[in-house]
Parts: sequence; C-alpha cells; structure tokens
Amino acid sequence: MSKGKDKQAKPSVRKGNGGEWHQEAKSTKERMTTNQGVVVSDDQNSLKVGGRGSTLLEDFHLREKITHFDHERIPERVVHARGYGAHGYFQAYESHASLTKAAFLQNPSEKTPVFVRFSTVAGSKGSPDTARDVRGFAVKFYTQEGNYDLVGNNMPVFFIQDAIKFPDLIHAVKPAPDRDFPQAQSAHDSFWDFVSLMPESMHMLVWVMSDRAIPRSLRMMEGFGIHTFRMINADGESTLVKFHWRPKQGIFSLIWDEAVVISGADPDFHRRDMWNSIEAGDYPEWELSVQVFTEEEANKFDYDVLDPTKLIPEEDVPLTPLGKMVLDRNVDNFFAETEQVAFCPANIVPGIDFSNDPLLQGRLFSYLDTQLTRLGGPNFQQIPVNQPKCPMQNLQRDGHMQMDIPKGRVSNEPSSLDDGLPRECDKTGFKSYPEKVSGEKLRIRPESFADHYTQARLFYKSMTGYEQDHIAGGFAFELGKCQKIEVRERMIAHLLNIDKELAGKVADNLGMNTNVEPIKPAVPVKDMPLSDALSQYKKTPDTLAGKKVGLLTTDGIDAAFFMNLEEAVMDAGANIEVVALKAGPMMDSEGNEIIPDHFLSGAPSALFDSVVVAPTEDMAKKLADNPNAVDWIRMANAHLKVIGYTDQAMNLLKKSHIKPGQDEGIVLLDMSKNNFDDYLNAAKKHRIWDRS
Ligand code: HDE
Repeated sequence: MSKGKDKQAKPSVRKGNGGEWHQEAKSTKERMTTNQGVVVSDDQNSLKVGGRGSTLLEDFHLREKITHFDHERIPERVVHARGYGAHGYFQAYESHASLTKAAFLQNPSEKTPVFVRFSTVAGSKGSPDTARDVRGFAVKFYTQEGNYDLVGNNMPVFFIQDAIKFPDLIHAVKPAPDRDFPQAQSAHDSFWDFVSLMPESMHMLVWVMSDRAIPRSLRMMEGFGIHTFRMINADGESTLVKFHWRPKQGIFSLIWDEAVVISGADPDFHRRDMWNSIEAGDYPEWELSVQVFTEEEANKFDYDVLDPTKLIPEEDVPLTPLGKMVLDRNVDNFFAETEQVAFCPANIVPGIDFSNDPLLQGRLFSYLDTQLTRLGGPNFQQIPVNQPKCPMQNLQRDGHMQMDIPKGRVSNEPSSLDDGLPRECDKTGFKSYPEKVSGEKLRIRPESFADHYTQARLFYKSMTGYEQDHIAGGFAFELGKCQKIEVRERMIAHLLNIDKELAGKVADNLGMNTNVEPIKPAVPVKDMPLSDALSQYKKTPDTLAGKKVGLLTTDGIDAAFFMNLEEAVMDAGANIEVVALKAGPMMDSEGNEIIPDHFLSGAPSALFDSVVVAPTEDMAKKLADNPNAVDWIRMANAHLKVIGYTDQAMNLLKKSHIKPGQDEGIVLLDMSKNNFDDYLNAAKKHRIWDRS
C-alpha cells in the first residue's frame, strides 16, 4: 500500500494545525454560523473527496466564506480616499437664535452626536498619512432636524473657482494615467503644469506649500467650510457666514523632512495618534465659529465672497464662537463606519442655506452621485453611520440593497388610500432662502473673481520668517521634481506677482534666476493689511499637551529618574515613550521590568515632539558608538527639537555635533534632582526656530 493511500485511509484527521488553540464553542452564543445561521462544525478544512481528493462544489460554507471575501472591497473615494474617523458630540455655548433657527445651535444643554472623517486628498487608501496635501475635515451632525454635513478642509481657500475644473485639477494631481506614479504627491509635471496655467490656484498653492499641508496631528489642525454659506433665523432674516474650526490642542505642523521620514517609519502616524489619544481619554476638541457678515458688507470687500479662492481676514470680520466639538469615541469597525460614511454638502437643515459660490453649487451635485457608485446604489443612507438619528420617512422605495421593509400598498403622493402617509409640513420643513436672482444665461467668470495674486501675497506676507522659508522650500522641492523647465519658469513668473523675495528664494534653490517675464495679472495686485491670524506660529500656544516625548535609554536606567520624568511629562499633558536598543523587556535600576515602546532602529526621533537621552553609565559608550543612536539625536537636532540629556549622554551629543548650551533647546537633566522644569518649559516651545 502506497503512503498516499495510507493517508487517504485516515479521514479522521479532521482539524488543521491549530493544535491546542482549537476550542469548541461552549454555548449557543459562542457558535460560529454561516450567514444563513447554520452552525459551522469545521472552519479549518474544506469538504473533499477523501483526505486528498478534489474539493466539492457543494461545500456551501467554503463558497460563502470565499465569496464574501472576494467582495470585501468597494471602490475607494475618487478623492479623499485615505481617511480616519471618530465619533463625538457638538455642544452650542448658548442659543444662536438671532443668527439661525438651526435646532442644534439653540440649546447649550443639548449634545448633538457627530461623526468626523479627516482625510488626505490625493493619495489612495493605502498612502502615508503625512504626505504634503490638503486635509479633509468632514463633520456629520446628527441633529434632531436631520443630518447636517459640514464638509470642509484644513485650509480656508481652494484651487479653483468653478466646479467644472475639478476633474481636471484632480486628474492633474493624481498619478499619471500611463505610469501610475507618483503616489500621494503634487510634486510632478502634470500638477504644476496645470496649476501654472490656472492663475486662480495661486492663493491655494501658497497654503499647500506652507506648513499647513503637513500637520503634526489631525488633532492639531484648523478646519474651514471655505464657501460662504447663509444662516437664517426664525424671522426669515439671513446673514452670510464662513465656518471655522479651531483646535483646542493648538495648531502645530511637522517639518517637511520629518514628514518624509515618518511616511516610511509610520505611515499611520496621524491615525495612530488620533486613535491613541481617544483611547487614552485625551479627547480632541475644536471650537466652531463663524464669521458673520451682511450682503451689504460683502459688497464693500475688494474681493467676491462667492469666490472660493478668497478668504476674509479675521481682522476684518472676527470669529463668533458657536460651540465646541469633542471626539470621544473611536469606531467599532473601520469599514462599516469610516469607509462607508457618506458626506454631502447638500445635507443641510433649516436655518442654514447655500450661497451661489459656483464651486459649492457643483459640489451639491457631486457627492451623492459618486456615492451611488462607491456604495453600490441609492439606499446607502440606511447604513448605520449614515442614518439620521431623528424620525425619517418618505415614499422612496426599493432599489439595490433595500434594508428596510416599508409597509402598505401606497408609495405615491397625493393618495387618498392610506392614512398615516408621510405628508409635507410647511411650518417646520426646509425652505430655501428666497434670494432674488435674475440675469442672462452665460458661461462666464465674473470680473469680481479676477484678482488671483493679492490674497496669495497677503498670506505669504502675513507669515513669520520661518513660515516664509518653509513656503519657499516647499515650492523649490516640488518644482525641483518637475522635469519640464518651462513649468518651473512659468511658476517663477507667477511667484513674482506674489512676492519678489519668494520668487527669488525659489529660483535660487532651483538654480535659476528671476529674469523671467512676470505673468500679466488680469487686475493690478494690491497690498492688503497683513493678517496675524493667518500665521499659525503667531497663534501657537506654548504647550506640551497632547504631544509625545521620546526617551532613548538603556537597560538599568535609574528607577527614580525614570519614574519622576514620566510623571513630570504626563503632568504637562504629554506622553513619554521609551526607545531602547532592543525590542524585548528591560530592567530599571531596581529590577522593575520596562517594556520599551520602540526599539531604536524602528523609531526615528521624527516620531516624537521632543526627546530625552539618558543612557546608564556603563552603556553610555555603547550608545555613543551606535550609528543609529547618533543619527537619532542628530536628526532631533536638525528637526529643531528640544533635547533633554543626562551627563552620560555627553559623548553621544558630541558625536552628533550637538554642543551643550548651543541654544535654549539643549537642556541638561540633573539625575539627582527631581526637577524637570527647564526641560519642560523649553519643550513647550515645540521647536527652537532660531536653530534653523
Ligand atoms: Fe470634495 N469631494 N469636491 N471638496 N470633498 C469628495 O465625495 C468635489 C471640495 C471634501 O471624508 C467626493 O464621497 C467636487 C472642496 C472632503 O468622505 C466627491 C469639488 C472641499 C471630502 C467630491 C470638490 C471639499 C470630499 C469623493 C469641486 C472643502 C471627503 C468621495 C466642485 C470645502 C469626505 C465623496 C469624506 C470628497 C467632489 C471640492 C471637501 C467626488 C466636485 C472645496 C472633506 O464627491
């Protein structure tokens, strides 16, 4: 008898190789079933003829499991594919009845549930979190009057003025259709060629080249509704508004080189940070405000409030705070919630209305349309994350994946056949603001949209010197990746209209000069009064709250020092993470076990806001001889971080060309004294800008 036949003769070997891990269900609750509810007896082996024969088509469990798996992906979003969501609530500070009748803005004791999804725009679903990009900031308010979606970004302006150019913009920034690269980057010819042919994108480009495009954390960025909207009160009076979200955590950004390093070391940097902070009970919070202005005031501005490439300086129209949003619950299931959530700027409630911003008008069509494909049909609002939390009924029926069982024979209105039909309600129903409009049907861009440089200049000039340098660096990096010299030249010709010094810095970095003919602006470029509110560094608080300190240390670290430092950092609202030479457990001087959060070669210092190096006496030399350790601390210095060090780290510092006392950010920690104030006060400054 052959060996094979021998095996066939023993069909009693039933289970897989799980060994002791195989456990039978002990109660009805624990039993695995098929989708039809039939209890599964064996989830390890498919049904075969004999032990080694062919697999049988009748194996309904195998077929069901594989079929489901085969269909587990849905199309990713055509833009904003990479996103991260969380639940929370919104609470108004007081009644805003004079401004709007929207119910969720009336009662300070009411918490309106929200779901928020942050995203990058250009990259696909698996792209790194820290790509240079605009961030989506989409909020769904589940109000008692229906779902209200405020679908914004982390920058207050946009690239284009008219929705008809959106497919072109996105095609230009996405990977080239022939070669399918570059991924999650605007640093390529087709993007810069397109925008350099679209002067209206200049203002947004300065924002995208700024630090705003590389946020330190999703918790540390602002959000904007961008378009002008309307608010309407119970008397039918309307005012115009622009929405702003301001983070309680402060506004912080990465340095470009850090963002690049983090993309490799932790492509999930932003989502991990959001998940961990919510799990730790450190709930991210934002204040929602509006800039309120009348049509008469709007008519006096030098720019058009319907033009989404323009902002209104806060110095001209200050923010009116409406309430706060707190994110306090992570999702239970990423796919079911974050992936299937469907935002739409057309989801609006009584008391809020649209404006004629042509970009907004196009968006009002696009979102539902794209969701029909992405979510497979017209019933996606029945998915739990999309359902309103207030009563909802109408006469829409049937369609792909209908989950409800609507009752009755009538699905038309008017009808005299059934009682209980849902009926319209003139008193509480949504009514569009009766704005007077008249005019000829034309395909034109209004004259009032023609100034493309004044606000780009306003933004650039309002920055601190460091922020301006970063903008110049951003342009130089991106244009340096363009192979077509004409594209670089065309961009320099635009930059000359924004600021000559900016154009000069960029040209210099590219090995070019500014002897190019500036693009002729359609209208003369003006100098607006500068706006401090546009600079994130001018309004950044000194704080360590919500941040991360990386402690590079070795086996045998002084127990008291470690405990006290950890306590001091946590008292400042931050977290400390231990980076060790090896991943396994280590001991402190008292023999207590410390499980390091990271091992050195897997955790570059770019992952932390500030670092401390504290090797033991006998490991100091080994650490100083370790090229990874030298790199770790050298990069922390280059990224302008505050570095705390103990005496034992002196050699490592020297090897990394860091001079103790070189600036206020290199701080000696005295092991014997339990006082970390100097270090913490320096670390609260976030970075030592002068070091650059
Ligand atoms: Fe979007 N945008 N967009 N957009 N957008 C989408 O809708 C679109 C624009 C924004 O986390 C899509 O469901 C057009 C401005 C966010 O799920 C799509 C135009 C702003 C998100 C779409 C714009 C945004 C989207 C892709 C120009 C800031 C992610 C998937 C007329 C105010 C929402 C989807 C989420 C998503 C269209 C411009 C914000 C294709 C046509 C301006 C935050 O419908």
